[in-house]
Amino acid sequence: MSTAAPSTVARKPATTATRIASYLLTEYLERIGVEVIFGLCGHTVIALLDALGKSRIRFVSTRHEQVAAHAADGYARASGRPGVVLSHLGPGLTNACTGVANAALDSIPMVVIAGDVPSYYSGRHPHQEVNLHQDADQFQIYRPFCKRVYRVNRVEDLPRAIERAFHLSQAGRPGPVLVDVPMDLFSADLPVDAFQQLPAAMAPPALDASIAERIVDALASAERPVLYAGGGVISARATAELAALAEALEVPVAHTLMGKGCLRADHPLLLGQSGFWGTPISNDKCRTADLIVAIGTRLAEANSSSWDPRFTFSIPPTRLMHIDADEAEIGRNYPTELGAVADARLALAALAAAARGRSHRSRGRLREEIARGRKAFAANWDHQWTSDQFPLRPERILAELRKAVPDDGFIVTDVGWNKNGVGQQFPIDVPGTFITPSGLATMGFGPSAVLGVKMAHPDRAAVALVGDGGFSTNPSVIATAMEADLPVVWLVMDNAGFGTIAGLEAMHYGWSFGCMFERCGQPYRVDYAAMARACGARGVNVESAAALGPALQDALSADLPTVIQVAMENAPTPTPGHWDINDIYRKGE
Ligand SMILES: Cc1ncc(C[n+]2csc(CCOP(=O)(O)OP(=O)(O)O)c2C)c(N)n1
Repeated sequence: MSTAAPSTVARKPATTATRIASYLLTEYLERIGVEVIFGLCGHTVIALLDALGKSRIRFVSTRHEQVAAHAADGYARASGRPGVVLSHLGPGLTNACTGVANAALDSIPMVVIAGDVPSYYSGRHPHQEVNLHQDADQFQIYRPFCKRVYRVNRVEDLPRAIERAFHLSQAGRPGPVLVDVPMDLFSADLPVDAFQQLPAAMAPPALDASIAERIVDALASAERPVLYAGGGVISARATAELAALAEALEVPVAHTLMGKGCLRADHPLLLGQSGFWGTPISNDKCRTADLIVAIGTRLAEANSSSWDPRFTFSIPPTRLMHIDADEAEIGRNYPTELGAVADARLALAALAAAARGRSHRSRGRLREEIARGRKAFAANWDHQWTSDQFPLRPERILAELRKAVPDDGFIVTDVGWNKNGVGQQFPIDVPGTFITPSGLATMGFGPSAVLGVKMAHPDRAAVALVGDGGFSTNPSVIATAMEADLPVVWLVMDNAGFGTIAGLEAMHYGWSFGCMFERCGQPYRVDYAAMARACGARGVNVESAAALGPALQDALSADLPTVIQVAMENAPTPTPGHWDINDIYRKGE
C-alpha cells in the first residue's frame, strides 16, 4: 500500500550521509582556526569533549569556570582571535559569568558554548536546570553582557548559531556571544555537510578622506591639541599609525588604562595615563587642551576623573572629536563636535596620511614641558625603585619586574596596586604586552588570564602581577597551569589584605574593618609559594628586596609555573585625578 509519506520524511533524502553533531562541530571549529578551548566538564558537554579529544584543538580543563573565561579572555587579547569557552549548564555557566562579563566590558571577542538540559525534558524541571521564571532559562543570565545569546532548539540550527557567534563576537565592537545547546543535540545526527558557512571576511569601516582632512585641519590649526588613545588603538594594532600622526603634527598623546602601550614609554610626545590614577601632566594637558581627538575609547569614569571638569577633561570649552567602533559611545559623556564610526587602524592610517608633510602651529617647548612634567611626577617615587625596605615598596617590585621581563614579555595584572601602579608608572614599549581588566575590573582576572596569554605565545614571558587578595580568589590556577604545561609566573604582592580597599576605608573611616586578612585579631598570612609546591609547581618566598630580581630571572627561565610571593608595604598608589566616590563617604559617631 503506497500512501504519501509525511512531508517531513519526504524532505529528507534517505541517501544523505549523516554524522554526530559534536564531531561535525569540532571539525568546523578546527576549520575556522580554533586552537584551544578553555572549560570545565559536566554531563551536558562530554559528547563534545569526546570529539575535542580526538581533534587538533587543545582543551584546557580548569577547576573553576571563571578561570576558563578569564583564560579565554587572556588568549583573545594576546592572540587577536576569539577566546572559546566550554561550560556545563547551571552552576558551570553561572561560575563563568564574571569572566564573560569582564570580557564583555573590555570588548574582547569570545564564544561561549554551553550544554543545557535535554530538549525533550521541556517543562519537567530536570536536574540543574535554571527554570524559576521560564523553562530552560539559563541563557537569559547572559543577556546583559553578551552581544547575542543563541538558544539552539533544533540540531539543524547549530551550524548557523555557531557561525553567527564567531562572526558577531568579532564584528564591530567585539564581545562575547553565548551558544546554549541542549545536550541531546550534541549527540544528534546532522548531514555531513551541515557546517558549510564560514564567518565572512570583514572589511571594517574606514574613515572617509574628507573627514580625515577635516580632523587633520583642526589638529594642525589648534593651539593645544591632544590625541587621546583608548584600548581600541591597541586591539586594532594601530600604534604605528598613531605615532605617525602624533609626530607629523607634533601632538601630545594621552591614553586610557587600556590604551597604555600606544606609544613607546620614552616617546617624547607621550603624556601618560589620564584620570584618577593618571599622571599630572596628562590630566593638565587634557584639561587645558583646545581640541581633543579621542580614538577607541569610551571616555570612562576612572580615566575622566568622574567627568569633573576641574581634573581631567573640560569639554566644552575643549572641542572633542571622537572616533570609535561603536556609535553608542559617541557623545554620551561629553558634547562632541564630530563623531566618526571607524576602525581605529584604518582611521589613524587615514589621519596619518592626511597629516604627512602638513604644516601645523608651533608647539613651542612642548617636548621639554612633557619631559619636565613626567620627571617631576616620577620624582615622587623613583627613589623607591632601589629601596631595600622589607616588606618591599611596591615601586621596587615594579622596577625588578621591568628589569627581568623582556620588552616583548606580557605583564598581566589584576586589580589593586598592581593595576593602578602599572598603569601609572610601569614602562611598556611593545603594544599589547600590558593586559589588564578595565571595565568590570574583576579581582581574579590576572591569575587566570595569564594562562591564556601564555597559551597564545608560548615563547614569550608571561607574568601575572597580582595582589594576595586577587591571587587567593582562585589558586586552582596553579594546578591548571601544571596540567596544561604553561610555565607562567605569578608575582604575588602580599600585604595580607585587600589593600586598596583597606587603604580607602582607612583614609575615610580611620580603620580597615572587613578588608584585612586576620585570624583571632592577628594578621593572617597564607603561604602561597607552599601551595605552588604542593601542586608540583615552583614556589618562592622572597625574603629580601635583593632576592626578588634573581627569583624572577629563575622563574622566567624555568619550565614549570612559579609562584613568587613577596611581602609588600600597603602603600597607596598616587591619585593625581579625582574619583567622586570620595565625596560620598560620611563617618558617624
Ligand atoms: C570580584 C571583585 N570583588 C571586589 C572588588 C573590589 N576590589 C577592588 S581592589 C580590591 C582589593 C584587591 O586586593 P589585592 O588583590 O590583595 O590587591 P591590593 O589592593 O592589596 O594591591 C577589591 C576587593 C573587585 N574589583 N572585584
